[in-house]
Amino acid sequence: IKLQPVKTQPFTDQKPGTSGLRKTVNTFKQTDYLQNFVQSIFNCLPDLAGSTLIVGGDGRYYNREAIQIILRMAAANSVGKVILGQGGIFSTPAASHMIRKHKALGGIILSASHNPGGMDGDFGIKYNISNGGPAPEEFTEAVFEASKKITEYHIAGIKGIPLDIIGEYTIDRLQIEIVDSVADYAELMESLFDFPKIKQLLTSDKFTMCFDGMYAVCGPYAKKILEGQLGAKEGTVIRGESLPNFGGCHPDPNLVHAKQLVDLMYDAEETGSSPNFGAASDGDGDRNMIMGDYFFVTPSDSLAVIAANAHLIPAYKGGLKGIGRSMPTSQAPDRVAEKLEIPCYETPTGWKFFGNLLDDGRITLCGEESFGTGSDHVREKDGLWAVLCWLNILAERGQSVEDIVRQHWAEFGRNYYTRHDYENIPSEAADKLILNLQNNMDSLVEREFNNRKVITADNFTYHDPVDGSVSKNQGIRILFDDGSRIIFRLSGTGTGGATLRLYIERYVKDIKEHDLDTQEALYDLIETAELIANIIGFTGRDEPTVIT
Ligand code: VG1
Ligand code: CO
Repeated sequence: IKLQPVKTQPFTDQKPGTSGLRKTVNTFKQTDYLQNFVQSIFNCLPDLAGSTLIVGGDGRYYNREAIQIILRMAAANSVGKVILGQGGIFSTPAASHMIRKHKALGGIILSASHNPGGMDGDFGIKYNISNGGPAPEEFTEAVFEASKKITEYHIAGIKGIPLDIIGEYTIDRLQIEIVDSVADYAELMESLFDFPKIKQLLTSDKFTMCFDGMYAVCGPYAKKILEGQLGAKEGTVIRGESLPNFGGCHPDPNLVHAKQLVDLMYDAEETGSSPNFGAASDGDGDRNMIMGDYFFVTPSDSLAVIAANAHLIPAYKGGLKGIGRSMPTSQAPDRVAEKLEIPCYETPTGWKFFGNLLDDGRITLCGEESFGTGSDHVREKDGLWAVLCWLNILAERGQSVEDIVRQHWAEFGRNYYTRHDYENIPSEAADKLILNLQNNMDSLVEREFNNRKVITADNFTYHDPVDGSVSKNQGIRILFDDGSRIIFRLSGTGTGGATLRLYIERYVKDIKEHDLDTQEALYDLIETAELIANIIGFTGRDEPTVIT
């Protein structure tokens, strides 16, 4: 059937951020909004005709509607085949795996990740390339340009297809295969870890764990793998159903939003009955939080510990090629890399910057302070993978989470670390604050604050060592002579106003000082950050919205 293209007007705001295009559900529901963006992606893919695409999302509100639209547009744009997760569901790492496994041209992932869902929440869409990873900046820029010029899109005039029944369908010449959302991913996990050993741990009566699915996409994955394959007790996974509004909660696994889990883990001292191990994942299953009994592991430390113990995990027993960490992530992984005599790369925030390093075989593990950890098994961060890393290490070492981390600090020193988020501040105020920092940064060098001397103050620029691309303005860094760092950057994932992120780190070698409260240990640096940036003055806020 010859289809007439639909005439449309461009939107001006379809600029992808740190991880795809994220907007409120209401923005996405405007007539042609999603269609324009999808067509703009398709317009940037010269090899689209006859290709295979992976499609799936985190199940949030509008996921199903969006998928029906994408399928009809794929048909009208001559896509050859779409592999879709059952019910329209793929966690982000599972989608990445499917792209790689099926050698697809790429994938479309529907998710706003850790942002709240539901009718009044956020929605998002991003394109991943054939390596399974988020499209690089060059591509997302091209999509944005295309979205500003779009005049028409193509869509097939057919009814929706049932998303819940595994099987094969055709729309015009488009083949659609609906597959189990979890099976291939579970198989991949089994190939990386020592499942029998982890099973022994999880079925022993000396070990209990709790996984908080946060009513998001990861629940079914965790249930199948932890409770199903690895024999963890039923009920190990809490809040394990995927709900379109995430139960009205904020699906961000941190000490604030994973409150139920945190309470359970911190209850230990009173009841003596909290689990030995706690973990949570986010809306789309790519983030992870790791806790021990009355003990929180910072994501930066988690990456460092996993790196130092990777030889205990079958997939990495041959050693690591290198480690990647985003610039604001603490330097704890750097010390492990140094000991292992492997390189450590510092990239801008966002997983898309790890892709080249992974593809080129320069790194095996990578991570971000924002509860993201991953490896070369896929090209996204992977929440459940990180949990399995910890379980494998715990099973091998037979120690508690806390003992393992404390031993790590004893050997490498401790990087006290915190992030303060100031959410939803007026964009104008945020821009002024950053501009002010930018203008004053040169004058900070050589100055002393609380007995620390500034040795570098700059706006981070990344030179990709693989393709030579340059990414500028990735965050203001103030580096001190004792290794401490203060970093400021604006979030690229929010949908209302601006979010200022302040990252603070201090390195302490002396084991006698490894027991401080984090906020207290960083108190004078927090004070210095205020002095340098005048956050109160610019934003009118005298405390952060969220501290992690
Ligand atoms: C945040 C995190 C960043 C992460 C990104 C996507 O970005 O800081 O480290 O890669 O979210 O994570 P920003 O620009 O808001 O700081 V996810 O799990 O929301 O895809
Ligand atoms: Co996420």
